[in-house]
Amino acid sequence: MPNPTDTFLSGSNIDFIEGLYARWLEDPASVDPSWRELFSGTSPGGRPLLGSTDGRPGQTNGHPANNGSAVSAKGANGHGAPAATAPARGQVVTVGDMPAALAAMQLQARVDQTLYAFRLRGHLLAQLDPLGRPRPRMNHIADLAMASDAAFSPEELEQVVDSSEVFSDRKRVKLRDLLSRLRRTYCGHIGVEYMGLLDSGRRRWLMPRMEHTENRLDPSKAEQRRILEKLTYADTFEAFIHTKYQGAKRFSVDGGESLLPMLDTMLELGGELGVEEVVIGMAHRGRLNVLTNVLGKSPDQIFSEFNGPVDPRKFMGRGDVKYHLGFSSDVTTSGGKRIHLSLAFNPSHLEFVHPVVEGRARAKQQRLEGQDRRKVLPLVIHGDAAMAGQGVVAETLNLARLRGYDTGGTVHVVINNQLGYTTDPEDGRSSIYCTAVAQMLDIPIFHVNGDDPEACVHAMRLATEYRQTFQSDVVIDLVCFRRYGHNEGDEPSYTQPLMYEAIRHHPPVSELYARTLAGEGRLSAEDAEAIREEAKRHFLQAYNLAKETPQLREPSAHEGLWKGFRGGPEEGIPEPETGVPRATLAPLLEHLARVPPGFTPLRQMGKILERRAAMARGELPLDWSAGENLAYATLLGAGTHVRLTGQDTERGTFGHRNAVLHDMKTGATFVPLQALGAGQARFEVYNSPLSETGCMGFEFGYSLDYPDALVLWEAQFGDFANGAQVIIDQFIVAAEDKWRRLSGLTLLLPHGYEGAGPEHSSARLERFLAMSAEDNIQVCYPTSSAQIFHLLRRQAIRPWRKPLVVMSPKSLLRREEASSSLSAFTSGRFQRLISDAPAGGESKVTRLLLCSGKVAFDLLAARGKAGDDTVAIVRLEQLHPFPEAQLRAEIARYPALQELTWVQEEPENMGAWSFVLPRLTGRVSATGRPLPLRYAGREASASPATGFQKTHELEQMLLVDAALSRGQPDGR
Ligand SMILES: Cc1ncc(C[n+]2csc(CCOP(=O)(O)OP(=O)(O)O)c2C)c(N)n1
Ligand SMILES: [Mg+2]
Repeated sequence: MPNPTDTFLSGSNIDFIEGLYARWLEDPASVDPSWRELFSGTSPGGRPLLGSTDGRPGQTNGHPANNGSAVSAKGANGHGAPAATAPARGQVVTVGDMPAALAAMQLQARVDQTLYAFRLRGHLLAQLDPLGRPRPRMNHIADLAMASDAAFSPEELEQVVDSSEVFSDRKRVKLRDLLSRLRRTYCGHIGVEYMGLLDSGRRRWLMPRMEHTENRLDPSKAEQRRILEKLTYADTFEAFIHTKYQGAKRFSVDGGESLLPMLDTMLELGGELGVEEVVIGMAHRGRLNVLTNVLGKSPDQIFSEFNGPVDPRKFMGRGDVKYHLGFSSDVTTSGGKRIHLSLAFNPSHLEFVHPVVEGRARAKQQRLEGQDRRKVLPLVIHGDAAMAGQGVVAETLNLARLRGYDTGGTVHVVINNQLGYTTDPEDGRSSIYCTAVAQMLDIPIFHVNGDDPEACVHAMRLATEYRQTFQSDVVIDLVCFRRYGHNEGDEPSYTQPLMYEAIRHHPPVSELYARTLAGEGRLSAEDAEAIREEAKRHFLQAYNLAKETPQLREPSAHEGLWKGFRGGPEEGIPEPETGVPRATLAPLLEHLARVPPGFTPLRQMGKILERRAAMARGELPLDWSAGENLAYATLLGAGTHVRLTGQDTERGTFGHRNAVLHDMKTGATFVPLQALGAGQARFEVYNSPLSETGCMGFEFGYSLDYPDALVLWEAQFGDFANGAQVIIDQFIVAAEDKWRRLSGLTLLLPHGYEGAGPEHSSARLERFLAMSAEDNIQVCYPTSSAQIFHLLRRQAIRPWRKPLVVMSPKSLLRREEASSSLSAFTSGRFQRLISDAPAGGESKVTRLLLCSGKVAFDLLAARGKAGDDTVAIVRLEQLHPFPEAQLRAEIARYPALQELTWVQEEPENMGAWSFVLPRLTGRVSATGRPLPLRYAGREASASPATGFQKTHELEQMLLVDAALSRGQPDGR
């Protein structure tokens, strides 16, 4: 017998019910009718007396008790009075002689408690490991016995109790049968975490689907055959490469082959439930297998990739390993539904593709009429070690329910082979499950034994239906093993000798399953063998084809949505005017200065809007905010979708943007850029969560599937972008070189030395420049409102799709010199270089100060103050692609030129200096004289900037002085 003090049936509940019971014995009319029903053992509505319908004990059909409860055997009782009749008034009730109804109630309460324990904690006892080893991290868990027969006496096990809807067809069942069904449902090959779901509707949705089936599939022979085929093709493919390309890295799925029938199920059922597209993200493990056996990439192409290029020169410095390549295809389900599949290209960096996949799915969904998210399903396949270890997973999961990021639920599958390279789960995570992080989303998590393919398929059916029904994420943890080393050249027994001893003797799933099917008379051994022979033939044919005619194809590019867009070198790309006629511009700006009738903005906001109206009338030059907002407004008006996200981006960290206005009286919001009028394209602006990697990855993904949109991600301060360094390094700068994937993502990174300290000064321009090559990205440092206007418009209007990195300003947002007159917007284009010749003309210029960004204004002021006519100042507004032709023309402009000086605010080891040095060295003047090159800027430093405002000012003064002073060869 269990110790009653271990249970929730203790303490005050017992006292309370005992008291009620005693009163009922005294006078049945003195207690609430519901209690009368209970104590007399009747239930007119035919409802269960105890036990709840959603599986939580204690929430019992409106009974007044806050917890369904039982009495311990110390109550008072009459002389064995029959349960249905109240004892005679004044009868003495004695201890240990409870009426049968009360005893039954007590048993039922314990049953309910046990039922609850199974539902809540049964997964801890589930048989998940194909290798049958003890679970990791379970030592501290007590009272597991609650979910077992041991909680009851042999006599109790024979009693008939309420089934609490565990059975679809029986209300009352023998306790023994109830417990065995619960054990099979919750402690078999599927363990499920779902009782934590806060919505009882969702618990109740899942409960019968699991309990009425004992959490098992009830497959037809045809379905079983299909499962076996998927398993057999999976391991035959791996075995084929294993023998033909010995020792080659393939990161085989062996040990986790059940993934294949699971994915097949997701598509088959998903198709029925309205899924039209699936965007897939996955790492190395099993990727080649999924490519050929799910996406239908022809195996000869994969084998050709193993063979490598016929001419290695063709891929110098580019391309990627075969297990990182993406692919897309259309598949047709057996029910005749066509589903478009895209497997995202991804880098080695585990899990970073997760936000990219979400962004891609969101973009596809946004294109749909009505934005029905059910039609596009993101599927992310994780590794157990990576899921638990990589923070990007948490950042991405946190996006799931945000209005700017929701993708209607992601299906997650973890290939949990219980190892990360050579690291055991005990060293890889603090949680029992590798999926623990996903619990934050309040979603069901299924853990399933990979050796039971039918259980795997069943879990996937539940997961797919759940996603389609509730538009929620859902996780399946596929517990399996890894047959070989981390890759096939690696010997796993160095570090996991016992595990691999067990694996050596463990047959493949296909074999186990074929044996089961044969044993049950569902499919003969000969039929199973025939499937294998067919699979072998299929791969051998492809192998021969790859040998005879190599199929090494470049990833296809610029198809579908991407038709008409271009990557590659900038040369030859048209550069249209980006000016907009005044007749269009002025009314737009006026519009951006207005609020709807009855809308009360903050008083200060009213002033800002008045200034904007004055700009529209041509009375004031346009500030940065006007320039930026006008870029969006004009693009939206011309049909370009604009999406802008980042931390506090709606207002703008420095308060300049005010894209979302707030009514002081009602709290209502108004977005002027969404109210431009009929026919405008969609403008989305969202404050993002406090994440860089997750959010930037998402926007990169969005840009992949929305080439015709202007997609911008803004950093709070430029430094914080390094929180997303992997997204920058692995995706943004290299996607085209590795995968021929283009993106027009724009990063707005506030940058500039203003004394704000080491962390709020630098967007690490040097890093972007170090990664600039082959016209892969555009790195710009615009210094006026007209420049940002033309730059953003150029980004959307040109067919050239390249990421744009903008060193965007902080103080310049309000600095007068950064404003531009309306006429600067009505014609022209982005200037890659801005030249300021001195008042005295070009002929006197002997020195050219080259710089980028806001330091130009400091130099201009100092030159003006000194009245120096010998210095010309040139701002590079674009650093990459480097404006070579313009610079050449600039140097040629000054016949008396004697030297060049590079001026920057950043320390010498940072900023653009290292990038421009080789590009400025060896220049000659118009007359052929070699031009010495000087550096004027902060000294090399480990940290980007000083923490003291006064020191900053001193440094700034010294560097400007050094730049303008003559005759100090190194400028210091
Ligand atoms: C961010 C990152 N760090 C380290 C690695 C090196 N690495 C590649 S695979 C791997 C183990 C991954 O384990 P798991 O996620 O369980 O996947 P499995 O290989 O077991 O399928 C490691 C550490 C990597 N690829 N990415
Ligand atoms: Mg693993």
